[in-house]
Amino acid sequence: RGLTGSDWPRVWRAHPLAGSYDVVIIGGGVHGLATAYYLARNHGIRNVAVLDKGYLGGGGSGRNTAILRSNYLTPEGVRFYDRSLQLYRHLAADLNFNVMFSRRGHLTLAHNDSSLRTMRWRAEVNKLQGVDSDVIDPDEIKKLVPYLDTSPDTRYPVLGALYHPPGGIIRHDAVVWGYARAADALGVHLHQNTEVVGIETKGDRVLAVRTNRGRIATPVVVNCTAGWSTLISDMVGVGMPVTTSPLQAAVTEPVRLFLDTVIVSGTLHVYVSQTDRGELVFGASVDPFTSYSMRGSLEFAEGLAGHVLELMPALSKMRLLRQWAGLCDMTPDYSPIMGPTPVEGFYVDVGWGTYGFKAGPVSGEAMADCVAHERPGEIIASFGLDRFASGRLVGEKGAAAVGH
Ligand code: PYC
Repeated sequence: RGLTGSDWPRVWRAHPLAGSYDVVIIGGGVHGLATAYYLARNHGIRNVAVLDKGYLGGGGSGRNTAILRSNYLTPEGVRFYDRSLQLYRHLAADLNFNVMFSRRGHLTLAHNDSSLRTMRWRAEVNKLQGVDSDVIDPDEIKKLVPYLDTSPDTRYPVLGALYHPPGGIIRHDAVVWGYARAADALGVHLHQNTEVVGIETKGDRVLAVRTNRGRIATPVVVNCTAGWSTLISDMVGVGMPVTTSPLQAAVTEPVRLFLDTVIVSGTLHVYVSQTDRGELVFGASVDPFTSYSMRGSLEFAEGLAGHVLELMPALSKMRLLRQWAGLCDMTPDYSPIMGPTPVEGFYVDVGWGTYGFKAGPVSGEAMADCVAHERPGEIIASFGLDRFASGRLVGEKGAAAVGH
């Protein structure tokens, strides 16, 4: 007998909103759910609520292009994202949930000398951190991606690429569902359709969270939102150096598998990968304006198609199926803001720009550790809010995504 809709077991439970929790996490995406999971699993802190104003995974976690990599530019960034990649590689076994991790190899194309120089720089930093990355030439690229136009007579000829074999893709919704199910099983309460409308403080410390469903007393609040991170932090008077811009993406109809690497071109502002179902997933750089809009635009689709066809002219007959946008909280140094704030009990895991999804597991692990020990661990020590006052920025612009 096949399962009917009503037979499917629920992946997580619904609970009444309790009057108090030890920790309240705002934002039910990968970051918030992973933080809850590691708080419960690694530190035994289980009286935890995750609040989301919509549905779990409906923000950046459901809108990204699911690319995983650790080939960053700064040693701090490389170490951090590499820990995330390690956690992702073992996530299916860890959560007992098929998250469809797929190691593909990741190519960042260089179309001019200055990009090639940055690729060499990144490769050397990566190698020093034990991360597999190297610069390869157009012949080697062609062997990996036969459909890519590597001829010298294109508008922006491909001069080389940073090749990062451990990079890949994963099923982003499955990551959300896997963390949610595992956190629920450990006793965490997941509250959807629960919007935070205010945070109460007494003196300099957190007292309670007010929601559209009632008040929750709590000594600890973790802001794990993307897009709305400044609105939540403003509730306790903690200003964030963050601007929010949409990033658009799109998928095609499914076709037979022909692309088994992830391709990124900063010059052409585009990245392409193919899912296990055969759809091509395309993304771009952030829109050149700040906005909370999550709608796709025709200008984006036209520009994207032009750039994709410069890379792979053979795709000209493929049809786009869907397009959408997510919100990117950009910081001045293209690195996140993580850890405690001047308000006692108010922690942030924000500023995730265009790189939040790939950092989900390590962020959850590090934020759980930070809350449990009331201080940031070594892996996030460089990402504190105070760096914007001291000037110790972590300049990741050269490797953060495309076209910044
Ligand atoms: O940083 O790899 C990246 C990325 C892909 C899509 C957006 N950012």
